[in-house]
Amino acid sequence: LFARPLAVLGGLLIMVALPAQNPIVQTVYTADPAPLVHKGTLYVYTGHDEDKSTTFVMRDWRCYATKDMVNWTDLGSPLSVKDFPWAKSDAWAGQCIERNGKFYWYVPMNRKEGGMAIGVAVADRPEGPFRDAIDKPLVFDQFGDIDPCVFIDRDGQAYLGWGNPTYKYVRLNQDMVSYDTGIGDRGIFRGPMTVEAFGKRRTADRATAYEEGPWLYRRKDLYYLVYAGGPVPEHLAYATASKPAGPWKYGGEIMSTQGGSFTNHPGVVDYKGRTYLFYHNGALPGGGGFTRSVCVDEMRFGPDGAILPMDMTKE
Ligand code: FUB
Repeated sequence: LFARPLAVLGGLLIMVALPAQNPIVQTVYTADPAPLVHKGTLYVYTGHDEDKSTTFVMRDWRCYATKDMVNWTDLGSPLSVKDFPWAKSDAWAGQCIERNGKFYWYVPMNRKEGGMAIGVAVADRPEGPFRDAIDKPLVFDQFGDIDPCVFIDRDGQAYLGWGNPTYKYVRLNQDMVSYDTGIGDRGIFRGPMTVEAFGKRRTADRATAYEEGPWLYRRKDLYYLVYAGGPVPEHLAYATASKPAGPWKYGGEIMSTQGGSFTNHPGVVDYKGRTYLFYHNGALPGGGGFTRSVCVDEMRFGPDGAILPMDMTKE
């Protein structure tokens, strides 16, 4: 609940406690939330499911902003597949981050030649306008190159993580639009996809529960990799490490399969003294696996840093 001024009566300010509503966007279908806090405002960058879709029809991304977690401003569509000359479709899950006054938005798309790849757009302001920063994919590792997340560590080193069904990462250079190719496999580190790191999968199709949608987050001295786990319908789970590159140790399930969408996608952020988990479900009228909606709930931790399991809410 959040207190909100309702009226001034005879000099008396009347405050009412209004529930924040889920889904936070009720005018279009949104998916794959990626929060960013900048100068006291929380921005959330989302995918956009086209109305009445029966498969993923995603042409652009959207941006919303709040200062109180109740009232959201629609900042429109600052980026679309059309802004990338090399891409043809599939505006899937991405993340935006600020460095040195510029905003870098990492997004996956299907290339004109086929195959998902990760691009990077840049802007001078969080709400854009964004433009393709390098006019070519930043990463194309030939398989599973979706769902980029980005994280800048306390020492200034930036990491770009992504992947389905393998979690991969690179160490970004200071310019944020290239990466160190002198380490790993021409810069890329993959997995290892062990049960110790990502939890045991319930089905035999592969070893671990890791599916996609990684999100890097730090709290105190502990690093978290929150991700969508399989098999579908997806749940959310997490692993922890003492470094942003791992090695990861499975922490458990955060949010069970629920909400009427066969995918889910985490975005974690600290804002005004609380920690929030953004996710998506099929809660709007007409909603489902291809017509999803972004929601947010407070994330809580145990004394040892464990993320406490939570359910989707309507408030
Ligand atoms: O929105 C398209 C895809 O579905 C995303 O890239 C995945 O994370 C899943 O949410």
